[in-house]
Amino acid sequence: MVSDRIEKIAKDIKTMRIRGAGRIARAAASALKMAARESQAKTPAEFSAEMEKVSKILLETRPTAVSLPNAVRYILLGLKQAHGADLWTMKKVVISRADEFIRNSIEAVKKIGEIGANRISDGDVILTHCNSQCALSIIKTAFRQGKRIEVFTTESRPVWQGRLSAKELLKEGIPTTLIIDSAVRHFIRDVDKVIVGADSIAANGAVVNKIGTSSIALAAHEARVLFFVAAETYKFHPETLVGRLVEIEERDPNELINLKKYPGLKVRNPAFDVTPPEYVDLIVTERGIIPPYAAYAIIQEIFEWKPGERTSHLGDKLRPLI
Ligand code: RUB
Repeated sequence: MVSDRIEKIAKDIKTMRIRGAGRIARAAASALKMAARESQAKTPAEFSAEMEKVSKILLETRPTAVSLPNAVRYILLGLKQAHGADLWTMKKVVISRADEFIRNSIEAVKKIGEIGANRISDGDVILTHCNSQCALSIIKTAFRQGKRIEVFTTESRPVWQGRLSAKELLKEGIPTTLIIDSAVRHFIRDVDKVIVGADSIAANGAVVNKIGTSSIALAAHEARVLFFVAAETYKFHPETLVGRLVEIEERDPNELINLKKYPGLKVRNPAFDVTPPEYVDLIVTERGIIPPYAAYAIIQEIFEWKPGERTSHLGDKLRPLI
């Protein structure tokens, strides 16, 4: 039995009440923890089956941010390693791995802020897109260090995550200007650095993030404006090592327009796009700054993967995150 509370977390992820790759991952970890706590399983096998079931529900919510499957993988690996243990121990393993993931994840966002802030100069004008805790962590840290910075934030249509960023930045006291997504090229020459987050990073360094990110990267490239990505290492996508493409979520057309008023109209609403590594100057992770081409090395290290190995067992050797 999956409880209403867990179904609610899954629904909240799907409907974007809980959104952003890091938050989604932490919500999935807390759902598994909750499931372990509430479990009525009588045997370890029953308990494992319950955890698999909850994981499946969580994995079916949104397909693009790899942070979610990586969080689930991290927790289930503990369960696999505890194979043969008694029921009580297995529950404890899930709870403590979930806590560990959440703790590490929060710590990673903070560290990214500290590392990334070193690359921000006094007087910088920064442009950000969507609402990324990692990107904002860098901006806020730099501001708290006393650097006088200004921020442009896009609206991030169709669901206006840019307004969330604007609110957060204003709360911090950072001078902020909201622009429509299509005004980025118009303003890009006033910008020193672009900083965005990521939902997934592929082995070749391509960055999957909120729709519109790749157009911003193109405009930045054309204007020779630096383009930074801020992402925890659990946003690196292991299956892309062997050529799997990251699935781009297409959301309900009614997010754009009331379809009832436009019978026959076709609408496409992809939530994310792919920025090729050539347009990314650097990626700030909690382990340090890397060029996009080092994504391969990061994934290989975290998952202890060797060329030629099957990737279906990647989760069997997941290293601690920080
Ligand atoms: C959110 C989005 C964010 C990344 C990174 O998309 O694209 O830039 O998830 O965020 P959505 P964070 O609103 O559709 O979930 O750095 O907070 O993990």
